[in-house]
Amino acid sequence: MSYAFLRNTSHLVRGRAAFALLFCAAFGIPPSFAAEAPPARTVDIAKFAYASKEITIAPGTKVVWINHDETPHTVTSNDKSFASKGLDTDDKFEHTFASEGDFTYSCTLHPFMTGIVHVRKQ
Ligand SMILES: [Cu+2]
Repeated sequence: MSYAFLRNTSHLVRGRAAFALLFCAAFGIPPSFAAEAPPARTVDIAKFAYASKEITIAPGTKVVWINHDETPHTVTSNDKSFASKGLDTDDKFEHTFASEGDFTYSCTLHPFMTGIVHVRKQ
């Protein structure tokens, strides 16, 4: 009688844990980081332009720029809140936008290259 009760209880607990793990796996969420930051966004730098030139993200989003050109470029914000070094081919620069706002940036080597990041609660 008491053995049967214990078996039933442990079965219930295992079932719940398994469900939680399945739920996280189904959505690609690591179980302990279910309330983590939004996924990173990538901006490609190619043919002397940022693509996309304009993006809208939620606060806390990390943006990763990747230079695909043979020519060095930078990612330099107009308000100097972020600035990369000269990025060679395949170099990356990342910045996490903590607060809302509109952040314009350009390449210091080619000032006609411009982009903007809109940070908005969604
Ligand atoms: Cu450039």
